[in-house]
Amino acid sequence: MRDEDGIACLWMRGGTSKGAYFLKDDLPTDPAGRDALLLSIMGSPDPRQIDGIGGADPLTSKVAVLSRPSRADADVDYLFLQVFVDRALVSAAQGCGNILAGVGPAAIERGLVRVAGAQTPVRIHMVNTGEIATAIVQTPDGRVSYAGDCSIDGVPGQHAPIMLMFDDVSGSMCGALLPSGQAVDVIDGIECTLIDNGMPCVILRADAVGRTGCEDREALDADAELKSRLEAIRLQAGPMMNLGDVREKSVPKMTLVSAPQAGGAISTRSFIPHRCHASIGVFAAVSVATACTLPGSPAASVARMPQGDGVAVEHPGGAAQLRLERDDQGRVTRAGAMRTARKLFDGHVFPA
Ligand code: NQM
Repeated sequence: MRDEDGIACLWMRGGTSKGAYFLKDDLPTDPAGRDALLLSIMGSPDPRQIDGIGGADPLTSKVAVLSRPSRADADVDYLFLQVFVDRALVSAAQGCGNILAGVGPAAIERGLVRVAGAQTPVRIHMVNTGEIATAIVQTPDGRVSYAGDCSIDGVPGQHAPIMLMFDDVSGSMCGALLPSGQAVDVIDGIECTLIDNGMPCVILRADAVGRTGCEDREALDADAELKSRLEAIRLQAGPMMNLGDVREKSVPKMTLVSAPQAGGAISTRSFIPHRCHASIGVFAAVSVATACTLPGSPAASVARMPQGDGVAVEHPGGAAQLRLERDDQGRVTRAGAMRTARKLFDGHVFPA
């Protein structure tokens, strides 16, 4: 509970994102009170988040709320909350596969899950979407180990691997893999795939909007003309994806695709949705990779899919390495991603 000693908070890197991990019991029970507290903790709304712990970037203004499982097939419940940087808005309308990477370790650190051996599988109920993910956490010597030799693009150095597996995350927020019923919709004259395999995404070719798809994050973030075109498409795609009015929502994400540049399956530039991602979200990458398997889609027209189930989705900082399992008809049935996480700080945070 909140008191003069602050609120217990684990500050962790999860994949290529960073966030505050809390126990649900330590936060107010009413969502409005909880959100006001989280805005104060992160320092929002303020583009610099100077009066809070947020990192002035959507990728470092994230929250995980952990609690005992509400389902028999899970070990822990995980609610993800996106704290907007420059708006007084906290949204539960998306999950986050990067912050998910820190959930297994955090659940063990906080005593919600017991160590099961040298590796501990943690079944995570992702409350935002109602889906289950399994994380394999390295736990030699009876505790979480963050040290190891696994590296992921977008994060310097090497760390202990955390394998994340998802059984069927299609239609996680939109009710169907292809909520409009087809692999291609034309919005503002641009061919788009509206898809949700873990994350609602609108996927279009970079050259359809006059870009190469090789631009860096800074150039795309400064490209006001592109951003307003993407936002116009996004606002139309929202209702087509069963998401309603998405003006105040962080989904769907907008993803420009182009031919791979570095031996991967496809190259991406992802907008989340108003800033360009430094890499790409885990579930967004799964959704893009799935779109590559849909004949006639913009993604399939530029992708070079490998023979096996390892799929590299290129992004501005390298590539996300995914595992994509498909059935006889080529439909994606299971997906996985290799991530790492790091405990950065364990202490108490003090809201204003
Ligand atoms: O798509 C950022 C991130 C994400 C989401 C965002 C994510 C995912 O990289 O699963 O991880 O899309 O806002 O943290």
